[in-house]
Amino acid sequence: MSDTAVKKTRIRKAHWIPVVAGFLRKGPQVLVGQRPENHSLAGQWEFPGGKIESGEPPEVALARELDEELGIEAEIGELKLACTHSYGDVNILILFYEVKYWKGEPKAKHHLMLEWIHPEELVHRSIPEANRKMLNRIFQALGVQWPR
Ligand code: DGT
Repeated sequence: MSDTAVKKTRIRKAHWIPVVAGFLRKGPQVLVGQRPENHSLAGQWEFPGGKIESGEPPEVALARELDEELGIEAEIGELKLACTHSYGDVNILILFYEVKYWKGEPKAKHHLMLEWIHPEELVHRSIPEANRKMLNRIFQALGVQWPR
């Protein structure tokens, strides 16, 4: 097999996981959660969300994840950002949605801890590599400047 054929085969066989995450805002702050122990990326700060189940529309998946993780009934807004990242054998596609409205107060049902933070603080937090490399676009989507 030629090099190109091998490459094409690898691309076709790559394992992709679609993920949805939400930007929940409270004034200038955004909600982040610390990933639990016994999960990949334990202790890192992420936007609430998770994997899309087979055949599930992304907005439905995010509403389900926000219910499971935070105990809220959320109205999913605009798609703000999409990014891909490779964790070696697994690739993820993350869709970030704006979430402006919800019923209930977010509770840490899944995360070690939840925090409302100014987005600029993400620079100093331990966050998933997928988010780190997209931070300038995340800031843009959240309408904040890169901190000096
Ligand atoms: P895992 O990864 O097998 O331990 O399973 P879960 O249930 O902890 O992972 P889950 O459902 O949160 O899947 C989200 C995947 O996307 C996970 O590999 C982490 C990655 N990810 C990267 N950035 C973010 C983010 O901002 N929010 C969320 N929710 N996931 C993110």
